[in-house]
Amino acid sequence: MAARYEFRKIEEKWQKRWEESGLYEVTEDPNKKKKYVLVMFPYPSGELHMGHMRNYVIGDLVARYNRMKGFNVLHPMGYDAFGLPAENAAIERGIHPRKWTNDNIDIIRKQIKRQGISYNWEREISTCEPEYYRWGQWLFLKFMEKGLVYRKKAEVNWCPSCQTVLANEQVHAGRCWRCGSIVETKQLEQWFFKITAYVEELLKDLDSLTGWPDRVRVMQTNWIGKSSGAYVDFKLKKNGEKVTVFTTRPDTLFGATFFLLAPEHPLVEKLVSGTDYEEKVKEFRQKVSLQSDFDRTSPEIPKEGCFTGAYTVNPLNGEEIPIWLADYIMMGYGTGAVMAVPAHDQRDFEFAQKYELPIRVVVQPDGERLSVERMNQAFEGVGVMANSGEFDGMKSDDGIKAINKFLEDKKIGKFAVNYRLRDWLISRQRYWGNPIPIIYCDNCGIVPVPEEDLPVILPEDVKIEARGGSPLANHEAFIKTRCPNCEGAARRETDTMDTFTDSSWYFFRYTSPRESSAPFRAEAANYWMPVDQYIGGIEHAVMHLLYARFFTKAIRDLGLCGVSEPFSNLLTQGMVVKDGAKMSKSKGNIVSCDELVDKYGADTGRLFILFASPPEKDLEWSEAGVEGSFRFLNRVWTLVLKNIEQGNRGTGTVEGTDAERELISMAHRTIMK
Ligand code: ANZ
Ligand code: ZN
Repeated sequence: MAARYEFRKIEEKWQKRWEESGLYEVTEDPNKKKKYVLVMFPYPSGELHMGHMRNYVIGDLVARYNRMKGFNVLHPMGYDAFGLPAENAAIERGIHPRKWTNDNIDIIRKQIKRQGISYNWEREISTCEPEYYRWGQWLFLKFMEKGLVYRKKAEVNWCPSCQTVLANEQVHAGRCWRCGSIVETKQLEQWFFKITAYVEELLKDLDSLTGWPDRVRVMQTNWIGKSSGAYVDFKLKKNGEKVTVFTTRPDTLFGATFFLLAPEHPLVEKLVSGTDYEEKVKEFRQKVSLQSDFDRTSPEIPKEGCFTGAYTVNPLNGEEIPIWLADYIMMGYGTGAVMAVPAHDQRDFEFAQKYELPIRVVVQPDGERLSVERMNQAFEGVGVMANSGEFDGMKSDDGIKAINKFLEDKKIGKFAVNYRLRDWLISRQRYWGNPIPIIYCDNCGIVPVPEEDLPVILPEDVKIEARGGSPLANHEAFIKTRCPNCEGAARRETDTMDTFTDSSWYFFRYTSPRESSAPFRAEAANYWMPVDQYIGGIEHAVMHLLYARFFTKAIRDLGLCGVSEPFSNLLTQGMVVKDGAKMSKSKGNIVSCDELVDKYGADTGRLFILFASPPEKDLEWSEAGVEGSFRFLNRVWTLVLKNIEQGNRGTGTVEGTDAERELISMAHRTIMK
């Protein structure tokens, strides 16, 4: 044994040995229990930072622990290699996205190997390779056969800076999740994945995911946004025409003192055309059309409205109430029409105060009497019904049921469930992604690329320019094709798929990454899946984790694998912070993994990362802490060196002096702990 702790020599020696002997390679073994340990694969957009290293070190700990306990452990690594940063780098630096991506992958791979992570390198995958994306296209076509894919003209989120549409999940507080630009809306024909087909299952199965942080389950529940309520038919005063609202509080129907329409509601035109209100309404609609959805619905931003001059009739008490337009009513939710109950809905309360509309209390809190004069906010809770005719005195929960029944008996309403979740828009007007395998033919319409013609290869000879739009749309040789149906001249779809489609099934691919006749081998997937421990950042709580759950259910229904949920246990690791701020390039407080490994060795880094903070909590980077870990390893080294003679006498025996026996016993108790 060397006198000094020569970490470089030690680490190089063992890393080489692991690699040469294929120590961590695994195959399915029905006689052995498995553990599938997975970290979220990196996006190869540059060098790895400490956040990555922390992720991998935690994963490695779980993998090694389970190996030592005798499990057959799958612990793979790969790259989420499509996406916009590669394209932007190409624009900025004139490098082809493939070269930029693969160069980065080479750097990352070396970095990770030096960290001593026990990966199944033989299973490495990269999503930008045709062997991988071919099966993403295949899944698209299979989903289409199942009715889980459709094309529709829709109002979509448009990021003016990324020059592409975004899924709802990719709009955060009204801004693009990638670049932070304010998102605009556009009418476009786009491809959608029908995630809503699984909405109930996605919600219900969250209960079974007891190995997930509550926080993530709550975030998904809120994103899915189920609400039970009723559709209620109101009638226009002028001609009796029906206008339906969606309400979660049918028990407050008697408190509806005005009626609200989304400015985009198709009825508005009819209500105001030719009236004195036409001009003002037009102006108001114009103004709202320039606001972002986020601002329109934000509780912080004052609500605005505009009277239409028209009235509607409350079906329960026959009262005529004015119809207003309000910016906070959205056309994409419920019916785009709302009965406003200012006493019991805060937004309606603020609106009523601003425009001096009447307020009527119809639910009294238990043991209290609200009076409108003294209210300074809406009472949104449950209580006892009042001012509600025959329903007076009922508890509001019972009132909901009673009124629903009344509405159904009279055929003027029905019980209903609404969700906030929308179908997943997957078309992207960008180059560096998986081509959507569709052909447009003037005779036959939309024709899927036949399975035997897959993959649709993403052409490499493109000119990538800053002016936006996909270069594929200008690539004649790519666009021009024959219709698989009638053999007439036809055009290829030039949009690519959202890169979140690539990461929605990569964990299946790892189970048989070189399979060439299917996305993965069923026996392998059935053996390894589900992932026993998944580890990654909280930023994926909704997007990636929801999409992956949807894919898993769709894959199950295609008969490809038996599991319904992809990740049994989820750990959302904390951030790495330095001087109180998240470590990031933009803050300039990055500690590079390579520097750390060069100076102290991977083991010091690993030890520090694991000891300095529990995995879910943020980790405050400290040079002193790193040095402390380094000193500790040095001390272990010298301690062993000094006592190596005694050690060699064999500590497994119960012979020896009492003191020696006590020492052995103490050592074992310590190990146990
Ligand atoms: C009357 C009422 C009374 C309401 C009351 C609430 C409280 P969630 O829970 O998110 O489903 N609403 C319905 N459609 C809307 C739309 N397109 N844009 C904006 N608001 C809309 O919310 C449902 C409630 O939000 C509905 O119940 C409706 O207001 C409003 F004391 O109806 B409620
Ligand atoms: Zn055709």
